[in-house]
Amino acid sequence: STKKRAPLSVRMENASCRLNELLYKTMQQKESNLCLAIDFTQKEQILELAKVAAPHVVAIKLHADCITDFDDQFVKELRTIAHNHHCIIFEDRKLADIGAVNILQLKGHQNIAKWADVVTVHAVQGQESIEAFRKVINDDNYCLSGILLIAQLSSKGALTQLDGYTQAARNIGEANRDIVAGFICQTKISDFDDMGHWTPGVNLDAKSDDAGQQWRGANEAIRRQLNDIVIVGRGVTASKNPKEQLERYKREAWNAFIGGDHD
Ligand code: 5IU
Repeated sequence: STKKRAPLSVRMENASCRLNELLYKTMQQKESNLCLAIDFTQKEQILELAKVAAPHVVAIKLHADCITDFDDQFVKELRTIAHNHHCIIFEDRKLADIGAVNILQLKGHQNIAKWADVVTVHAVQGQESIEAFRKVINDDNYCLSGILLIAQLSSKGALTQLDGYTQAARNIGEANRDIVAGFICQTKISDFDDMGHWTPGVNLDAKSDDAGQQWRGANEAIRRQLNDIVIVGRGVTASKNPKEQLERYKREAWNAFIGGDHD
């Protein structure tokens, strides 16, 4: 039921999507369920923090289209960090077009499919448009090994809270578990053990920004709302001592995870 979470060992074995085998193994090895969102505009800034963060997190989330000096060298260095620290590279592109265009965007000027392990995709365009990702994910020439469907947004008044939307997104994900690694959501929505629940909107010191974002603590997000992965951005990136905050968020999120789930 959505009231419980299966042990990581079981989830690893039941993983339908390639990304999840890696994810659950990495969570166990690193004792971490933290994903850092690095929303910086310059590659050197990003790489510097990524190096500090990589040992503590299971994934680093980017918005490549916010980077003003994005280039091949950045991608190369990012992949080296990912390789050395068993870290998932997550591009939060939020693709939302028809299937054919989604694929063009994945292979477009930033060539996301070549360097990102996972990318976010909206559910609004419907099941067949999402099934278009299967070809790229199953093609060894690309790095991409799964997608995360956006079932709920963290922002105030998000239309994903309209009746039936989240359930419809969940149904598309559950029907395509070989390519859909899980969901971006605010509370656990799927009973399939292998589906990952990744949740943004976590901050231990603030409740909201001035642009609609809503934050809650790691305990609420993980122990009560039963998500798996905490996505944190400014709680770490805007602090004076990011390393100290990384350790704090990692500890809080992991304690909430194991506290509600005796493996
Ligand atoms: N993000 C959200 N909410 C969502 C989705 C994505 O905050 O519903 I979908 C992204 C935006 C940002 C990160 O990159 O997650 C959260 O950063 P902060 O912790 O700084 O709010």
